[in-house]
Amino acid sequence: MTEKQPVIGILMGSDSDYAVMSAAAKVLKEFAVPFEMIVSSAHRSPERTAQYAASAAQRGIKALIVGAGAAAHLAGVVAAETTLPVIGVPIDSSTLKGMDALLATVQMPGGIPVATMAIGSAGAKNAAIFAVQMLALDDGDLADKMRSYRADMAAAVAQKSDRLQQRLAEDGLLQIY
Ligand code: RP5
Repeated sequence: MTEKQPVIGILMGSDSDYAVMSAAAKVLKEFAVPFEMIVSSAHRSPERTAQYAASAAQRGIKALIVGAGAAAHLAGVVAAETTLPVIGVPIDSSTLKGMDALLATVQMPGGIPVATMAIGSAGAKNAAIFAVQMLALDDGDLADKMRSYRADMAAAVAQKSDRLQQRLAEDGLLQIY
């Protein structure tokens, strides 16, 4: 079996970020989008980070998903080294519960954007969905998959509402107004 060339790169500042960033990997797996995932730190391994980011485009990577916590400069540093789109995920790993990482990731100077998602695993999940949406712009199969993903989500909400009606009936709380 030949491995497919990764088109999305996921970086995180520490292996302790994996529990959050695995949400992005799960989405990419679901959409069958090949990705690679590495640990690299803006502060602890600046050369490794710069080298990875600067070489990503020529290796076939189309977008980068970057998660870090605390003084989260990783996404910004990556964005400075590449013209690929960078999607930032602030991680709630510090005593400030991700507000520090959110501000550090989102407050980029004009000219070097980082598309910043929500704090934590919802942000990691959305980062991957956003990346798939970008890839789907010129990939009809991926666009179809994204439409079914949305349809499945809507159906799941309707099912939850049906279950809620059942529960209301069981609890004697069903009212017709
Ligand atoms: C950040 O500091 C990392 O992204 C991580 O969220 C946090 C803690 O890192 P470790 O001390 O667990 O390596 O740079």
